[in-house]
Amino acid sequence: MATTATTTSPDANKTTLNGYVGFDTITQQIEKKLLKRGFQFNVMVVGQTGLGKSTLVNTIFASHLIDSKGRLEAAEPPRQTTEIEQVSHLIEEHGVRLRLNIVDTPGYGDQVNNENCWEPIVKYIKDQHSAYLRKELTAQRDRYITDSRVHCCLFFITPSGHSLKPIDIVVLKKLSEVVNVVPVIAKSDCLTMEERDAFRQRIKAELAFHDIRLYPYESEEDDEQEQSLNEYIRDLIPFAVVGSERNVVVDGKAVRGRKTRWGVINVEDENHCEFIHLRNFLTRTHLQDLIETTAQIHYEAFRAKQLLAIKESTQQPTSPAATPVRTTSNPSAA
Ligand SMILES: Nc1nc2c(ncn2[C@@H]2O[C@H](COP(=O)(O)OP(=O)(O)OP(=O)(O)O)[C@@H](O)[C@H]2O)c(=O)[nH]1
Ligand SMILES: [Mg+2]
Repeated sequence: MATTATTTSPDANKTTLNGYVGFDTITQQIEKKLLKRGFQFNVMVVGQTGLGKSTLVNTIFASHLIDSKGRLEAAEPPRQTTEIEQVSHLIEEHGVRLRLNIVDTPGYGDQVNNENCWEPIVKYIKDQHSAYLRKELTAQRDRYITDSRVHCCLFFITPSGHSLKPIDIVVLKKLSEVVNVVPVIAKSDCLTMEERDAFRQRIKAELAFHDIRLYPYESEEDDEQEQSLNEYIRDLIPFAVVGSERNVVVDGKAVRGRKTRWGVINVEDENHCEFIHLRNFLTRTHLQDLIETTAQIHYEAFRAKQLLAIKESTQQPTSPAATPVRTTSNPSAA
């Protein structure tokens, strides 16, 4: 059997068809298969306690997915998310099924000594990578490996209006090395519009100073349209958001909002906050890319490191002097 194109010649001859063949239906075929299987999206929320993490997730996905621990009655005991909790929900929109895993983490930085408070969170993310790798490496692999890798980590910043806390910088740095981090200014209704903009600029400067690289990353594969969309998103990050699980009536219409004595904050109004931009980004424009980037960048780096470590540990040292060298275990950090 002779092949017409070899791997060394990238340009195949472009041939005109004499009739309809039908392979253009491949996209529908793929779609059918994918729809049958459904999609999986795992999102994690991280930030100090009481910043509205649980509330925002419920607002984004327009349903009650995780319990907010806030009190509506003064007599209620204060509750708090105290350990990493994972909830799974199946949501459906126009025949598209999305299995949504939400990983709610306890507010960090509440202790007297906050050193290494990020460790359980980073460990959780790495554990998911490791579970996936183990499933990949078994002799009889499942046809579809259940994906529990965290695709997106929403990081909540206290709306102080000043700057990031030193602990936030440490946590952001650690997280951004293992997961797609999307920072948000929580409860931004506490800040005026000018304060939000100034705060955002300061945060950006700090992130740049500490060399914290955030999602969406620059990629040579992106076309012009994707590049300009990402540019626009980078400009908006960190999104100044407001969350609410309650509906309030504005001009006879029920909207998600927060009713205060001086008016209503309509969460979905872009003049009030950037919630809608965050939701569009997470669900309408970057959902698939967040999943892909997790596999191609974060998981890949983890996988390469692990496999290399396994290889090194199984290799017999050629000379006794070579044994203690451990520094070569991470050459593929890029
Ligand atoms: N002003 C304002 N309050 C909010 C906002 N989002 C949530 N809240 C309120 O803040 C309180 C805490 O919200 P939660 O969603 O439980 O906060 P959390 O970050 O999940 O808290 P932990 O689980 O303890 O870490 C609740 O009373 C919410 O109604 C917001 O955008 N603005
Ligand atoms: Mg919570």
